Amino acid sequence: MQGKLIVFEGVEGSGKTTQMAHTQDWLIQSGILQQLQQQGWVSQLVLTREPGGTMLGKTLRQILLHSSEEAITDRTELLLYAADRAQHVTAFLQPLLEEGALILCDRYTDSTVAYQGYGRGLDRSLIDQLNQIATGGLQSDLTLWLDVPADVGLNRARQRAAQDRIEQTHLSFHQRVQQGFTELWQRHPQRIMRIDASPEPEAIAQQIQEILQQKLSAWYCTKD
Ligand code: T5A
Repeated sequence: MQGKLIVFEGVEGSGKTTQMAHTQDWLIQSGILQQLQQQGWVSQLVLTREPGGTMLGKTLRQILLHSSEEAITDRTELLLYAADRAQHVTAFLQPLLEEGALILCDRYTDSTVAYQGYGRGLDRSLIDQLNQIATGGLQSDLTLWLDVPADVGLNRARQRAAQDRIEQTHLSFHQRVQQGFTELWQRHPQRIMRIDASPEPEAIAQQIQEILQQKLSAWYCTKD
């Protein structure tokens, strides 16, 4: 049994956490998860995130988002995200996929391209190489890009709680990140699906469910 990796991507406050929870509830309450498990297609449903999907990753997340002892240089930041990912893939994602898990993951490789590549301006071929090293070539089976203007997402995130190190960065940085996601979606139309993330959460959840129904049918030969 080989599992599936579904990634949620987008700028700050685009609603990834909200929509992962909606997706989990929908898979359970609709009976789809139970059906996939009974048919032997899926072992379990797992939610995870980057950075911070492992014990080591939680420490790296704390450093990346909340460290204020000294400025983190852009290259250090890139390497810390890559270290988090290497641990996450090897110690968590890969074993779960081998046993057939359906995984919902908050951010993955495209975030590094968008934030460290487009946002920080680091060399994109270097980032591609690092992503390759960190993942061992593991790509998402589907990436749902929650597309919302950077200022709208930032306002949502800022209203909610104290800002972390990256949320405090200037709006122009987040606009470059948004441009990065846009170009990634244009370059990888098979893997990355765009979701209009401006409306109310329920309308966004509906778009996601329609896409997932089609994908799950294709992957697992189930009826819609
Ligand atoms: N990063 C990460 C990199 O730079 N490189 C990398 O390689 C990786 C993996 C992670 C940070 O690390 C960076 C990117 C990030 O800066 P994080 O805390 O995981 O830090 O940051 P986010 O992923 O941005 O998490 P957020 O919680 O800020 O955003 P979400 O999860 O997209 O949004 P969510 O669902 O928490 O919603 C935010 C607020 O908006 C409301 C929610 O209720 C909540 O209050 N909301 C809506 N409001 C109106 N309309 C809607 N449709 C709404 N949906 C949600």
